[in-house]
Amino acid sequence: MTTIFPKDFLWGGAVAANQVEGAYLKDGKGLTTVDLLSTGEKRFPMMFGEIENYTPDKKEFYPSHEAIDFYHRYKEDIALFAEMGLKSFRLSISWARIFPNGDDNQPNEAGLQFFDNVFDELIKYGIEPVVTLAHFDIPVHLVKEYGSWKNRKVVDFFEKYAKTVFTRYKDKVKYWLTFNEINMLLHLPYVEAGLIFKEGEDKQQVMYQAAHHQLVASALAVKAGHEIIPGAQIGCMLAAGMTYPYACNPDDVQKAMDQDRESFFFIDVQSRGKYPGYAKRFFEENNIELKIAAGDEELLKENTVDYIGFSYYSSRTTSTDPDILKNHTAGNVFDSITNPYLEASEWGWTIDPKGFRITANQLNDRYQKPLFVVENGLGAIDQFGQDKEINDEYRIAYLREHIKQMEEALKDGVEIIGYTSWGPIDIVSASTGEMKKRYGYIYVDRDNQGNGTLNRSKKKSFHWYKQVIESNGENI
Ligand code: BGP
Repeated sequence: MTTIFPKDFLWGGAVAANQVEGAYLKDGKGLTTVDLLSTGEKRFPMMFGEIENYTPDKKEFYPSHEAIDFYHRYKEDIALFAEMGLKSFRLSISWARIFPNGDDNQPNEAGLQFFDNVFDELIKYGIEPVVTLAHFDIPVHLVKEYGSWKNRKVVDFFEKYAKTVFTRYKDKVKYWLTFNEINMLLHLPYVEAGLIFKEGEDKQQVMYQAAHHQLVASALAVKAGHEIIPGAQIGCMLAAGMTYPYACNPDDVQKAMDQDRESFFFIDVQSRGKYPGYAKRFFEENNIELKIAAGDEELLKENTVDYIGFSYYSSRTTSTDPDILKNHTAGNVFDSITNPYLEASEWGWTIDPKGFRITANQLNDRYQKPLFVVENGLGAIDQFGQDKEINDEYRIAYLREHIKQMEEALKDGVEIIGYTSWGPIDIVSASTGEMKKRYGYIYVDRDNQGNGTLNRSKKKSFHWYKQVIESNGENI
């Protein structure tokens, strides 16, 4: 049997700056929102934007301050990626490495140089960089001084940042993504958008206004990217995963549809270029009044994305029955209940490979644009066996089943241009800030408290993924 994966399919891996780099204040980088998130008990309320004037306590441990030290070890890591045969590597630029305060007049040359070095190293091995402009880190100065994305002025700062990096890397980077998991704004408003709510503030009003600002900023980035970079491909990025109705009763079906639309809302604007009809009704019923500036609607219309980037970890399930709703799944920010047909990861994330195929089909039916799977993977606890190896069969099983379903989606006629699995090397977990929740093919010796040599070693999955890529998806 010959493989159905296109010959130039972008097999790869994906990370985010704050989860790998460390060196959080090195060479002029400014403090970012995620640098204030400890692993302690304050992490969760803060991720939801619920702690005002939070002052980090120096005694706590801040994972992103050192992470896995990719900042100094990128050459070693990229050499390992090359050995695995990665065709692409998705990473993010930390805005505060380029503009430490976000509103600076001049960019920070040392920060620009760092990413030049990383891109050069990738290109040396023929690995295509895929770059996210904003992946859960915002210069803290913008939060303090302007209220982050609540404030329209931040759109201009973002546009300047985007133009700066497009101009600098135009000969090195063709694939870009604007905002990572933009729909997370509604679930983790501090993490995705740097929002901290004041007492008495109407959260929904604030979040949707911030969303409008990000959607405008995203369209401005698409526009600038197309003007500056020859052949640029600029995508959006959705935390995807379809919602099943628990029962076939129409109320459940309607609720599942509404829940999916909460997420599609963002992509409908970024890909179709206008606010969907259902948003109008939602805004009216919830007394949300968006301030839309003159020219915004045109801008959104004329600058839609080239492809749909998405992450897929699990599907979701919902119900209108209060008793069934009590079976809430743990560990997932999306409102979901336990699906009796499916297993879950150690963190309670539902495992549903078939849902991956269905989700890809949904996105294809809805947008008719190429899809790029920019995150997928299993967070698990790894242990060395007696042979001093990590035999992560569970990870291989998860990825194998998902890749098989991606193949089914290709057979369904869905256009998919690449697959970058999450965390090809162990990194800090975004939700918990811990190291013990690992995704990598490459193990990093570091624990939850920040101890360890930071040495890298190959897991069993390293060899498996290498063979998947070598055979272009045939040998899985
Ligand atoms: C996505 C984020 C990533 C990431 C991943 C896994 O939501 O885009 O940054 O970390 O989820 O989540 P976690 O690290 O919490 O397991």
